[in-house]
Amino acid sequence: MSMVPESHPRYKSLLNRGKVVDAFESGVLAKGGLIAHGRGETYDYLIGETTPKVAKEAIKASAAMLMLAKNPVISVNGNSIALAKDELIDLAAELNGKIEVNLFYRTEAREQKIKELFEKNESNNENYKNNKITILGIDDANKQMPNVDHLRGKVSEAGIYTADVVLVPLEDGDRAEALIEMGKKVIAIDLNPLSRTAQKSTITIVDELTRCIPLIKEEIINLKKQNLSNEELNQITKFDNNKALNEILKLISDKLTNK
Ligand code: PTJ
Repeated sequence: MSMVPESHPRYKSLLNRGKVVDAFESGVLAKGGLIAHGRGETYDYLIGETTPKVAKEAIKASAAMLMLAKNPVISVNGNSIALAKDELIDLAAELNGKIEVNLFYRTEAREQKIKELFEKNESNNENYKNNKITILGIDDANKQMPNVDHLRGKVSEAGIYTADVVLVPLEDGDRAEALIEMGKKVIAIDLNPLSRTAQKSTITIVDELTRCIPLIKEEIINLKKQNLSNEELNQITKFDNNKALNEILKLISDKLTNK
């Protein structure tokens, strides 16, 4: 994909496509992940390949929610690692450093590949060197989430099992719903405003993963600088997810009808 010149109008999109293809070839990404990425590309096209205003509001509310959390956990799968591993590490470092690998198509081979990828980071990422990052879910997934029959229900006790806020990029609806039923707040990143995940989550950021992860980090840094009280942060978390999703649907519909 390095063959694509930066001046190409679809450079970023082609770069991301290259990342998922590479990750598939190296065994990190599931075959189904390629299909999921294509679906994401379609929705991204429909929202204009830019972060919508309502997504920026969702990002701000999410940043405050993550800051207030006692045990926030970032749940990652093949696609999110392929597209934004380093950005997710940087975001985790602004929180408690917890990243949990949780795969829908769970195989030991994929888990080991992913473990190796994170281990490679240990030598060259400052956040690793400073012991800010903990990777959970590979060797310690010994708790079972209620109402999730497939392997995705196996989670780490220090991570998702006891988390109060879980950030879930590219999630499947079943688990998002089960996390909510466990009493957790779920922040989803999903380009499809109609997905069950988008509809069930506490806050849904309808934006492309690689665009919005750095924005969440920036927002957290920005809010930290303001030294806000917990009450003030709590006010910022107030977000009407249904209304926001309807706004996204209107944005897409206006685009399709040339309004
Ligand atoms: O790595 P695994 O084994 O955990 O498998 C992960 C996949 C993604 C295959 C699995 O979770 C899955 O099948 O997901 P779904 O049900 O296809 O949902 C993925 C959602 O993510 C869809 O609604 C897509 O629109 C959305 N999506 C895809 N790419 C992006 C995205 N959202 C944000 N940014 C993207 N880059």
